[in-house]
Amino acid sequence: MRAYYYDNVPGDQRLPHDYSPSRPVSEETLKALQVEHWVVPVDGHLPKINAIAEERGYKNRDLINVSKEGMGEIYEEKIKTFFEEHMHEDEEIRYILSGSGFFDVRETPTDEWIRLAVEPGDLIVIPAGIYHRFTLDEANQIQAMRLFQDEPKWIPYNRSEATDTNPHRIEYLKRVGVRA
Ligand code: KMT
Ligand code: NI
Repeated sequence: MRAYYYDNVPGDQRLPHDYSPSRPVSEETLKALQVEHWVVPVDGHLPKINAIAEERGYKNRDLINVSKEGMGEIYEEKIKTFFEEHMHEDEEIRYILSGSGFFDVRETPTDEWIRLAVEPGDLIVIPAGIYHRFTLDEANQIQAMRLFQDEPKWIPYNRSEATDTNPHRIEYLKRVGVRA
């Protein structure tokens, strides 16, 4: 997984949007934002994924295939929703099985976008309360395992004044050491 600051150049969300020269983001910065990341090779991944799921209490999982073929008529709408800046009240845990894409997470307190280029074998945890979004890249396909702590709650709360005062947002800012 490569992590770098998003260049904010208007245009196709599926392009890399890497500054030239690139502005890489370190593991320490991601840790400080509480974004966690492991690499688990896809070949023979299940025992390792099961162990991580057990240790962290991820009791449920399913598979999602984001592509025109995989989603049919809801595809265009989903692509739009995934890319709207939002937060959740739970962690968003994804293990990439095939294809590729970009998760963008907001750095705090700078409010800069950090782009995470994910590929097969990447397991990422996007913490509850962080603002983020997702897009496919130009290859237009990703398959991922979604893991959940309890019931799958898939409510995206789009960023607004209401989310700025959401208890899970406030809690997140406290955890990363920033006052709201
Ligand atoms: C989400 O919630 O943003 C997604 O599931 C995106 C696709 S998973 C790589
Ligand atoms: Ni999300």
